[in-house]
This record gives sequence, structure tokens and C-alpha cells, in this order.
Amino acid sequence: MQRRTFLKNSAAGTAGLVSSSVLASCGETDKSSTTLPEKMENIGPIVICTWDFNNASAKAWEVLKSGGNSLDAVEKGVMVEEADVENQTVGLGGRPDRDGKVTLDACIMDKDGNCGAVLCMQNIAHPISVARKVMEETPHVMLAGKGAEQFALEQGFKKTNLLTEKSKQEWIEWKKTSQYKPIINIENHDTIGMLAIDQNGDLAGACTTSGMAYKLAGRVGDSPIIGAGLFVDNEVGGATATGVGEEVVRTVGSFLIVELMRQGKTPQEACEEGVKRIIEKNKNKLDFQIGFIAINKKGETGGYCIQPGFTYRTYSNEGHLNNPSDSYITS
Ligand code: SD4
Repeated sequence: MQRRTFLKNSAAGTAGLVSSSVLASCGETDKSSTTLPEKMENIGPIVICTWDFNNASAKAWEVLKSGGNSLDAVEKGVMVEEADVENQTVGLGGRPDRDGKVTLDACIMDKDGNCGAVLCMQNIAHPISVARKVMEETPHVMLAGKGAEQFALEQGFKKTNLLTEKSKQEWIEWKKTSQYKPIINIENHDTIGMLAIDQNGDLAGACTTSGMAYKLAGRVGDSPIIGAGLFVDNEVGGATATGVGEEVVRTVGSFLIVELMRQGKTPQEACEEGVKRIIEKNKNKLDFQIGFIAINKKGETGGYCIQPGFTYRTYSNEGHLNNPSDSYITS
């Protein structure tokens, strides 16, 4: 009901209705004119993202509320974290690999199943926007390494040093022992995966990260892999992941969750099953974190993780919430 009131009152809602009636008065048939209001009534715009990314979800909501589409919303939303030097798991200020190089992974997917990704790309602050360019301007889905950087520069992106003094000093300190033992929920935490439904009921998703801190040079995780770190099917819903990417890739986690929703599971049940598949493969060493979030076409959301401590944001007309996720391990 609240969403319905919002849509009736918002400029976005009005714009959708006006365009239908304008088309009708022109004698044109608009396929959406009969279905759109009902869809809008049932769903309404909504955004969900991993972790407590208040500013990023607020940015995406701003785009949705003003009538923008879900693809613009997720791109603009995650860009907030890419630009935030305090977030050392995404974009500018991200922690480097073992050789001191910041390498970024990102992917984006739209309502039509189009997708784009960049893998292990250096020197460009907004990998999500480069991923979108890959999707929109090339016949490819993924560009990696130097090729991705070259493409970004050709598209007008600026070369930027991504290694901040803080991340550099931490890396220098890390090199003293060079032990690769990520601390759960602290190191390698804060990758942003975001899913949105716009006023037309259409879904899109984005995921962006600097990956696991102090990884081997060339390592790529789940975040830029369509089906692993992110998957969207406009008929069903979307899912995205955070945590140790290798485990998410092994189970093609986000695709699995969307397929489980297609078979009738709620987003919550699907996320729980996604985590369960990973647990089954790692019974003797559950010393890592994975968190999944999901949304279905009804705008229902869910989240689940292995270790306590994961939260996810939802922003809709029903409020701006930081939701603590249930976890497989409870203490
Ligand atoms: C990766 N999944 O590269 C990412 C890391 C992550 O919060 O999610 N950090 O494996």
C-alpha cells in the first residue's frame, strides 16, 4: 500500500501514466499501458545492496525515485563506493595484490540479459562504468587486464593512481610476514553488489570490488563473473555475492539462487540454499565468509551468510534499512 501511495504521488509514477495516455490519445498501441500501473502497484522501485552502504543505496534510490531506470540506479549507486577512499575493498583506495598493484573487477547486467565485465583492470577508478561500456559499446562480455584499461582510456576514462597512502602503508606492513590469512568480516569485506527494480518493474544489477587483499597477481574472484558474483533474470529476480570469491565461483552462486527462485523458493530460502551448497563442499574448514542477497520480481528480498556479521541495505518506499543477515554459524 505504501509503495502504491508513493507511486501515485511521485513524479516518476505520474510520468509513466502520462506517457501511456499520451500514446493512447495518439492512437498508438502501447503494450505496457494496461500492465504498467498494476505492475507498479505491486512492486514499486526498490534497491538492495551488500553491507551497510547507506550512501550508495541512497544514491540508487534517488535515481529510481526520480523515474530513472534500474541500470542507471545500480551503476550510480555502486560508483559511490568506487569513489570512496575509505572503502578499501572497492575502487580507489582498494587494497593491492601481493605486488602492490590495485586491480579491479566489476560487472553489470540489465533487464534484457545484456552484461559487461572488466577483470583485473588497473588505473581506472570506475570499473563499473567501463563494464557498462563493454556491454553497450562492444560485441563482448568481458575485457581483462591491459586490454580493459586500454579500452577504458579510449572511451575517455582518466588514468588514476588507485593506491592510496593508507593502503600502501598497510601493504608494506603486510609484506613483513606475507601471511595470507584474511580476517573474516574485516579484511576482504565491503565488496558492493547491488540489485534494483525500477518503476517499470525491470531489474538490473552491478557488482564491483578490488578483490581479496594481497591476492596473487592476476587473480580474479567471483565479482566480475556473470552467474557467480551477480546474476539477473528479469522474469525471476536477481542475486549477488560478497566474500571469498573462489567458493562462489565453484557453485555459480548467484545463478543458482536465481534458478532456485524460478523454481518457487523465496529470496531468503534461495540464499540459504546457496550458502548450504558452499558449506557442503567445505565441511571441515568453514573459516571464511560468504554473503548472498537476492530479490524477486515481487520486490521480496533476502540475505544469508556463513559467519555472523554480514548485513545488507534495502531502500524502498517502505524505508531505508540496514538488515542484519541470518548466518549458518550463529556464534
Ligand atoms: C572476491 N568476492 O574478489 C570478492 C571479495 C569480496 O567483500 O566480496 N569482498 O572474491
